Amino acid sequence: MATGFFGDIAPIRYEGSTSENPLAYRHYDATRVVMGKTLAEHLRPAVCYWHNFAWAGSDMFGLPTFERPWFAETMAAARVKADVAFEMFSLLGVPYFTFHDRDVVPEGASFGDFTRNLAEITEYFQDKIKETGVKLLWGTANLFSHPRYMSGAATNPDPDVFAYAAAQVKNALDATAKLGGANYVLWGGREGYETLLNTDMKREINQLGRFLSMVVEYKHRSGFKGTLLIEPKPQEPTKHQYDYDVSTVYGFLQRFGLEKEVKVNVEVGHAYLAKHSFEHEVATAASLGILGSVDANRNDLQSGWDTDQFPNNAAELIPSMYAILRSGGLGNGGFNFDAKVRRQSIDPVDLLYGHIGGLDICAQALLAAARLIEDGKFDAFLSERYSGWANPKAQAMLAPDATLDGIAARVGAEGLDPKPRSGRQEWVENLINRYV
Ligand code: XLS
Ligand code: NI
Ligand code: NI
Repeated sequence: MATGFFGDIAPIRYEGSTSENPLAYRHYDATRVVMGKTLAEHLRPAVCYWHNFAWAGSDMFGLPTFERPWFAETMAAARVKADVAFEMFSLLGVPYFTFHDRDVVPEGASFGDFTRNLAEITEYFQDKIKETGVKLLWGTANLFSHPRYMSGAATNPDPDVFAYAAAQVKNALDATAKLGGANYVLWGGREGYETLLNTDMKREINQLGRFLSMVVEYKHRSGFKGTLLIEPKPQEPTKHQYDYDVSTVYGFLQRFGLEKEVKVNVEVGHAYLAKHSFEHEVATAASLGILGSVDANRNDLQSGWDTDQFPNNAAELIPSMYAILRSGGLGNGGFNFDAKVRRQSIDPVDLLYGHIGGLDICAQALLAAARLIEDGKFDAFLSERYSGWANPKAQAMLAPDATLDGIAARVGAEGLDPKPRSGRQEWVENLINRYV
């Protein structure tokens, strides 16, 4: 029961790196095994609903450029949208999808309408999931598009907006649970401020902490088995967002005693906006034990915006893939393509090209990182750099009974005189590039 939206395009297959077919994978061989898992199991790739099926191609200056048969605020249109969406997931052969409540149904005239619509499409999705085998990587609530959220959701000065947001998250969590979602994401798109002149920051952050604590409590009571994830972003749409970056989120979680309950969904473009690299954010999350999932994309580094383009540079992704593999993988998480085709890419096939390229780049980077690990040269370089710490006297300095004056006495007694050693950055950069 094809919708006809993609014409006669056949399912996308892996054809190897010499293939000239633009509608084939050249690196993403889903069943290929590296380091004990298939590429599909490592990457757990997901297609998102919003950029592909909800966004119509408008920008700050221009009207929508995409014409889609499902662009209407009705439940009939929502079902057409779902038909095409699941057809695309199947054509691409991706195992997962992601959505916001507002991507999949119209709000209707009241919260009751919204609740009923979401429940209805959830049942429709259940059939689609059964039919196609495509699963839900995560669900989320859109707490940023509607004007009621212009001053924040959980951090709004109006308690009724806080209540509305809580109700929306409850429904979205229920839908995610019903669909067997592996995770639930909270992205605080408007949880921040435009100006401190109208903002009580202390109060707002406390509201956000209470809100998240209730989400955690409800998760356990309602029996949702997935992982809760916060998606950090420093700004955009607001001037400043409280979930600034991975470190900031960790501090926030610790303050509210939630660091064992919530992990992070790290987005490439958001890392750049925070003036970090993606590998910095991944490595930080891994080192704190809160690496949950990835929103794969890239920004146009000239524009300074979160342009959500598809990944297109495998070499650049290797250090992040290395960090992910070294930390034992993403577990429940995956690689969600939070990426959209440009507004001039108006044809259905463009949606496929975007994902084929993005998935191939991620596969290429992951394979390169696996070779890097299996080869052992890089790990040998790293462990050699820190090898002095294997010395018992070095270890003793890290023991709880070590003291500053004790160490000072040893420096004098042994006449320590450490000599600078090269960090070998260029050597190691050259090494990494050999694996692309
Ligand atoms: C926006 C965010 C958003 C989240 C889900 O910048 O990336 O798309 O992933 O709400
Ligand atoms: Ni995202
Ligand atoms: Ni984003």
